[in-house]
Order: sequence, then C-alpha cells, then structure tokens
Amino acid sequence: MTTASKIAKEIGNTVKKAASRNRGWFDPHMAAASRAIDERIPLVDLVVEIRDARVPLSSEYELLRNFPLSKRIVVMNKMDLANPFYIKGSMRYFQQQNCISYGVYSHNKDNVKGLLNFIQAQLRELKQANRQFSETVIVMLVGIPNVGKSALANSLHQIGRISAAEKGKLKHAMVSPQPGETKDISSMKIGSHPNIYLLDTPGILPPSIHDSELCSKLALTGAIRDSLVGQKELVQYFLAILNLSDQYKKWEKVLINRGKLSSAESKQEHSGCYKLKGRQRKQYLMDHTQDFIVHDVRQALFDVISCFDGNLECEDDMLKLIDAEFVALREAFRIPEERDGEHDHIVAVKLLNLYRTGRLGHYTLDPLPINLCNHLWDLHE
Ligand SMILES: Nc1nc2c(ncn2[C@@H]2O[C@H](COP(=O)(O)OP(=O)(O)O)[C@@H](O)[C@H]2O)c(=O)[nH]1
Ligand SMILES: [Mg+2]
Repeated sequence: MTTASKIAKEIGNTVKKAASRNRGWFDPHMAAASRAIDERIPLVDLVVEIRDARVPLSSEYELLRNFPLSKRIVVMNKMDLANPFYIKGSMRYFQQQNCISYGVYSHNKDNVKGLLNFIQAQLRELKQANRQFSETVIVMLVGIPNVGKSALANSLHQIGRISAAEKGKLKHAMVSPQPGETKDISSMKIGSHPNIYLLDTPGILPPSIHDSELCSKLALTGAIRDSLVGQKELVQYFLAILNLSDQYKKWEKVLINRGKLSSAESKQEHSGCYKLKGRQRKQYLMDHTQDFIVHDVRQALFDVISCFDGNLECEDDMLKLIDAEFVALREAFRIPEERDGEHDHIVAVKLLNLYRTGRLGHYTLDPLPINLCNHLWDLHE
C-alpha cells in the first residue's frame, strides 16, 4: 500500500465518522431523488451513466449494477482533468467488461457534439433491435454528485438539433462546484426527428460507503462536500499523490525557462494592470494574477520536493514533507503574516482550487488492473 493510500484510508475513516454523526451525504433529498430515478429508469430508452474520468471506477453509480448493459452507456466526463494515459486504459477496461463507454470534456463544443452523435448512434441501434421504439425518445443522465451531469445536459441542449423557435427558449440547469445542488429531475430537448428528451437528475451516492479510501477519492474529486472532511486533510491527500507522482519533474523545464519571477518583476506585472479599465482590469487581474501565482506554487512545490531526502514510502517522512510544503506555499499564495493561525486553512482552500481546475497536473486516482497497465505500457513504448 502506498503512503498516499494510507493517508487516504485515515482521512476516509474521519469522513465516515463525520458522516455517521451528521446524517452524511444521504439526506432526505437524495433519498427521495434516488426513489424517483429508480421509478423512471425502466421507462427510459437509454441510460447514460456519467462518471468522473479522474476516478472512473470509484465514481460508479452502484444502483445501476443490475441494469441491462444493452440499455446503458458510461460517459467519463472531466477528461481534461484526468491522466490521458489512464483514460485510454479505462476505455479498454470498460470494453473488456462489454460496457460501451465514451470520454468527454463538457466545456468543449466539439467534444459534446461527438457525444451527441454517439448517443444518437446508440439510439438508432436500439431502435433497430426493438421495433416498439416510439417516435419520442427519452435519455436519462445519472451519476454520483458533481461529475458534471448538469453541465453536460446544458451543453447537449445547446448543441442539439432543435428548431430555431425552440432555441429561443433554451433551459439552463444549475451547475455548481458544490455537490448536491441539483434537487429535481428536469427535462431538456436535445434532438428532433425523432424528438430526443434528456433527463438531468440529482447526484446519488450509496447511503454508506465501507471503503475508506473510496470515501477520500470521492471527497477529493468533489462528490462528497468538503465540510465533511476538511480542506486541510484533502490537501494532505492530494500532496501525497503529487509527491509520489513525477508530475513536479515535468514543471522543471518550464520553471527554468521562465526563471523565478523576482519580486520587482512581479510588482511590475501587477502595476501593468492599473493602466486598464473596469472589466478589462478585472479580467486581467483574474487571469494574470492566477498565472504567476500558479507559477510560484509550482516553484515552491518543486523546490521543497527536490530538496527532500526522506523516504516517501514512510508515512512519517511523507507527512514531514507535506508540512514543509504547507509552509512554503504561504509565500507562494502571498498570505499576509498577520493571518496567523489561519495559514494552513487558506493554503488548503487555494491549493484545492488549483488542483480541481487542473492547474497542478492531471491525475487519475483509480489504479488500472495490472494486466491492462502492462498492455498499455507495451503500446506506449
Ligand atoms: N474541468 C471540468 N469541469 C467540469 C466539467 N464538467 C463539469 N465541470 C464542473 O464540475 C462542477 C460540477 O458540475 P455539475 O454539472 O453541477 O455536476 P452535477 O452535480 O453532476 O450536475 C462544476 O463546477 C462544473 O463547472 C468538465 O468536463 N471539466
Ligand atoms: Mg446537477
């Protein structure tokens, strides 16, 4: 077991304890939504299970396990955040399980167009196999919270071939970085001839999760709300993953090329924005401030990891390295000295945000079966 897994197990145990005290994630909304989805599933023509590409196995919607494979497909969303090598592996894994799968990034128009064509092709196949197929087709999106169901529903609705009059009345499902924001099942049209309606549904998790590491993976990727875990603990888990990966080595070239920004240069970049006005300035501040903060964060992590001479397989050593990273990140995030006592929390919130928006690399948290890994390495070489 890696040190990252050990840390994940400990954090997962804390999540489970917190969940048992506070009614956890399976609140009355989720329980009611789960029943409503169960009732509708037999009536729909195709079920599209959305998973998070960073956790393609752990983000399974368990309640679908006994549902016929012929009437469902698995779509791995958030491909932009996952390790590309593992995406191929996951697709192959699903193929071996006779499960049809597709990978997508819901903010990319071409990607979503591809998914829409794929869904339509699946529906045509189902129609050929089943002569009773009606002219109005219902597709239901299901999945655990925060995998991007509503974001995908909106994109498919916008891109879907529907009449100009209908385009004028586009609906919009609420998309949020917090899990559990979609409370009801809603319907959107995504195609005409035949009419295709898409049902967006609330995210569902099982009432209890026994595997502690699984709990941590779901919390880090945002399916379980941060308040049940604590951002600092989540960041400790993320840093353990980063420290064991070779991601930071990939930053070396860029960091050397760009050189560490001196504080004078950094001030100059900041002052440049004062020449801009209103919205322009706000945009500049958002993009460029983030740019050099991301650079400094990578630099700080790179420096601390490169100087570390402990054993990353030893949990105590790993925790010492993580503590040193927290200290180095205070400066990178420009956290004022006077906010003593809050430093770790502020660092954690900011670092979690960078990880979840893909600015600290692409990680897949589920390992692939070993035979599949060997096969992919052979292809890779
Ligand atoms: N990076 C990335 N973020 C995504 C993608 N799809 C959705 N998101 C973000 O993930 C969060 C959850 O999305 P949402 O659609 O509300 O998830 P739902 O709970 O499954 O409906 C939001 O912050 C979205 O902007 C994607 O493909 N890539
Ligand atoms: Mg939603």
